[in-house]
Amino acid sequence: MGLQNILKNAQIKAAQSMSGDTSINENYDGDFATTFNPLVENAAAAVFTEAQFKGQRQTLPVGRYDIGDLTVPDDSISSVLVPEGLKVTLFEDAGFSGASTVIETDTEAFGANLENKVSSVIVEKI
Ligand SMILES: [Ca+2]
Repeated sequence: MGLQNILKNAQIKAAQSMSGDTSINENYDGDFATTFNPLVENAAAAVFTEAQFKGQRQTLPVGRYDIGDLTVPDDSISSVLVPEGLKVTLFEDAGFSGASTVIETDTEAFGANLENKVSSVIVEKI
């Protein structure tokens, strides 16, 4: 390999690292929370029955999810993943009523006022 080719390869590698090319992670089969990709998940939030994005999971694309639309048990949600560009409103009661909290970033644990109380959820674009 000549010097020209070596330089060309180095430039390609540098361009790839600067562009944040993550294609090498495509087949990564790791923990869901660390591989959650909002583009792959089609801009959906996800709720979990345990803290730190564990337990039973439900993926929630933009929409309104009353108590009957949630597949996770009532009063069980304990953490939520919120991709950039979305916000999630969690309601303590069914019918989008009762105390509510707006969450715009990944939240691995709730305070006592919210944990295991959520009964309806709205996912919206910001
Ligand atoms: Ca509730």
